[in-house]
Amino acid sequence: PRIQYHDLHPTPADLAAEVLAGLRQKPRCIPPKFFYDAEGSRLFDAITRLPEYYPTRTEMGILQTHAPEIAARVGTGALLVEPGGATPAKARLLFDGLQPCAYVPMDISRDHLWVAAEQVAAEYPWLEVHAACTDFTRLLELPPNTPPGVRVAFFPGSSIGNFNPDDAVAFLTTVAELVGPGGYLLIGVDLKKDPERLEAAYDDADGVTAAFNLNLLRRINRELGADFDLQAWRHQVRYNAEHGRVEMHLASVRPQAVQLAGERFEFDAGETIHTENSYKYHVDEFQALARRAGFWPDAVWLDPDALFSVQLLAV
Ligand code: AVI
Repeated sequence: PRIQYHDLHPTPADLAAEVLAGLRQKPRCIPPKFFYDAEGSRLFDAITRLPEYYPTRTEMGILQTHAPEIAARVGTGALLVEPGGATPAKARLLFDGLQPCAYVPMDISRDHLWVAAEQVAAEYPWLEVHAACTDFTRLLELPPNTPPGVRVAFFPGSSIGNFNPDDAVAFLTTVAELVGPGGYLLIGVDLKKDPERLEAAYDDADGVTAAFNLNLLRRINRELGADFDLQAWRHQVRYNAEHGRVEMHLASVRPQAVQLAGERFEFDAGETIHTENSYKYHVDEFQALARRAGFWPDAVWLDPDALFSVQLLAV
């Protein structure tokens, strides 16, 4: 069989507990992982096609252009492991050059993972697919029966930017342990640039990112029976230069109270709920972070405008 499924039975995140804990804090926050219900996933997909949101198309251009060099460095016959591999559009750009011995997508979303695994297996009949349903932030381990080969982890999209730097080091440390000595990490990292360009990427003219951010409150209303008035919150984006991150917030347009799970939360006019950080790095800053996790910089590829980087790191 060309596809093997391994269900590592991830525990679903506790929306109620995490939202209540985040709203009890000041400043208030809600973790960005809760953006991705069905509607949030659809909106994120639309974001990746926006003219202002340069990361997706820029990274795909880099991967396409440099696939032969990536293959030359890593060698063919590697075991390609993709945490978050439920949307393999980017891994596809690597398969022909890399000729991996197997592809191991890992994701917490069972349905997305299974669909993606079937599509890849249909499109690449020569490729073994070992799909693992797991919360890779908590359990990053290879499923049984994966063939031997140099292990190459692939983590595109600058998803690493949604971790704060200490959590990024902790996660990358588990990746270094997974791939082991001789293994690699190929990672997409968004670069520091003009704050106006960054803010536009997270505050597009069509309001798709605003809808994505506000959908979090819609989800909380639906799943937790809260009574957020969606007209009374605004999408807010700021580049925080001190921390080198784009922040997304939801700002209360007036003083208001919200009921959630029997608790009452009062918000001042202008008070915000912090919903996401997206850290941006200089190439050397990210290399320093990766070194803390046990990696050595091997190669870096940029687009011609130096907007985005694809970095190869070795253990
Ligand atoms: C998934 N992640 C890398 C995106 C980012 O750019 O931080 C999420 C996103 N949030 C708003 N736009 C896109």
